[in-house]
Amino acid sequence: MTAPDPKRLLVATTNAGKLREIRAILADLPFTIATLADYKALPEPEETGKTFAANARIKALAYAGATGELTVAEDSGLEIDALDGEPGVRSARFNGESYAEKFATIAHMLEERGTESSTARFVCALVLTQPDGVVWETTGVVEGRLQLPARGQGGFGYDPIFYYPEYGRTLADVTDAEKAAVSHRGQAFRRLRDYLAS
Ligand code: ITT
Repeated sequence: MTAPDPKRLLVATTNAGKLREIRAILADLPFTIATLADYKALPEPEETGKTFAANARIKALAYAGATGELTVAEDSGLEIDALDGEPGVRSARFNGESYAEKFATIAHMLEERGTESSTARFVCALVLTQPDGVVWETTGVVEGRLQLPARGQGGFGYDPIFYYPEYGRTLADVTDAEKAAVSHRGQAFRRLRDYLAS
């Protein structure tokens, strides 16, 4: 007797920080987790959407179409209220090669607007697709505020400047589990886990 094929889910992201967090949340799901590293030379879709959800759909549909897999993709980023929501959907490609440069750009832009801080949020739009279309989607949001200079060694991306009031620390200054418990990505992927487990 042969065992039935385990269910497979392609987590379609090129971002190692995202992948690490997503793997931890989906660890107990009875699915084999595939990643883009399991495929050779998949073209990266252009993120032309104006919203997180639009970009997540573009990525999920492109990778599901290219691989034939049940695929989840997410688009995420930081919205800073004093900067009218910047960097938003441009978070990954925002001014500056390194995050130290991106943080300096943000500090400069805030200074030009006569402030040092601002309320801010991380947003994560998650889209689950089959090759022939969207199956399910959700969005997670975590509210906080900017803290400059940067603080903490954990997490990735903008975490060192994102202060989470309930913890009294930045999301780079807490454990991975503490970040996941409250983060935009934690919320969205726990909902996905519950959806796929039901
Ligand atoms: P994929 O599109 O391949 O998933 P990406 O990094 O290009 O990878 P996005 O276009 O969604 O992904 O950009 C998300 C950016 O938003 C990410 O590169 C960080 O700069 C920022 N970001 C998102 N979630 C974050 C988090 O939990 N902590 C810190 N920064 C985050």
